[in-house]
Amino acid sequence: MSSEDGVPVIDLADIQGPGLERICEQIAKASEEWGFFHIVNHGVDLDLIRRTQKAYIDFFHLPTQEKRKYMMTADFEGWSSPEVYNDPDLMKFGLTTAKTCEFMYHVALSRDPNQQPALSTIPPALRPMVLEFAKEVTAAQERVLAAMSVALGLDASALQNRFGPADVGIRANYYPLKREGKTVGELPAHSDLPAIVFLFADKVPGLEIRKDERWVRVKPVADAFVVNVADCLEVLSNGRFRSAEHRGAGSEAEERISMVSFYMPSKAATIGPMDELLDETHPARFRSANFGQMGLELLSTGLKGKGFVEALRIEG
Ligand SMILES: O=C(O)CCC(=O)C(=O)O
Repeated sequence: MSSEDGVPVIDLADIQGPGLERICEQIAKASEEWGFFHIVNHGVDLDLIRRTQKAYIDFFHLPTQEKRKYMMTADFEGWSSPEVYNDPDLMKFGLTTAKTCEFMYHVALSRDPNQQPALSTIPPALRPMVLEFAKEVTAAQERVLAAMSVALGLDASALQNRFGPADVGIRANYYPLKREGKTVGELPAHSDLPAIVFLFADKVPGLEIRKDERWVRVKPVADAFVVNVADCLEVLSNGRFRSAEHRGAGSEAEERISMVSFYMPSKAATIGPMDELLDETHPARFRSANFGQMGLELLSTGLKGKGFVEALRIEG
């Protein structure tokens, strides 16, 4: 099944039952052709999603001086907005430019028992929802990763094991209503760095993805997450799955919020093609790199293109 714009829609209702084989095939096809797909019946509680979304909107509606209490710190966690960039007295950290939308980012869950997230950048009113949301989204991401492993002909746990104990970061982007003559921040074209990304933006359009040489405006699908293959997964799959460039914007009809969950490999993980996928007819198309070091370097240079994939690509 696909939505009107052609982006595949995959029903995960039967992912832990006899439908697994069919779901794996659909996920493989979507990851190869689009790098993007919608998932429905994903197992994340819809009421929890809406409560989390409402809590973020309430935060973004607060007066600026309140939001400044959670200003982004050097580890890239916290709130940021174009006005931070226009204020000469404020420190600026990664990913934001004067034209980027207002957003908040925090690591909300770690699979490493020795390295739990600090959580101080998450406003207390949001914390219980965000933590519960992160828990459910992470479990859903790991179900999708297992299906992707099987689709690649690997053990169900192969990708997750290779990524090591993941951190899950949540980024909420806020796009106010677009009004004539007023510029609102957007997110420029980029691909995502980590392994797999889930985006929930509900019914308001604004996400565009690059398919071949054209930009496709993604038509929202009710209650669905949009899943995308990110750079690390393209590299691990030796280019079989593709991470697609995309960009985000607001709407003239309604304010828009997108909640984006990044499943990030452990900083110690080596990101390179899986050995099981290589042979004489399938030589490695990418070099290997340490995720912590390389990821940090790329994050500091900001959002653009498919930086990680291109940095590791072996020419020829
Ligand atoms: O808001 C959107 O639709 C895009 C969000 C996104 O690409 C991101 O946060 O990395």
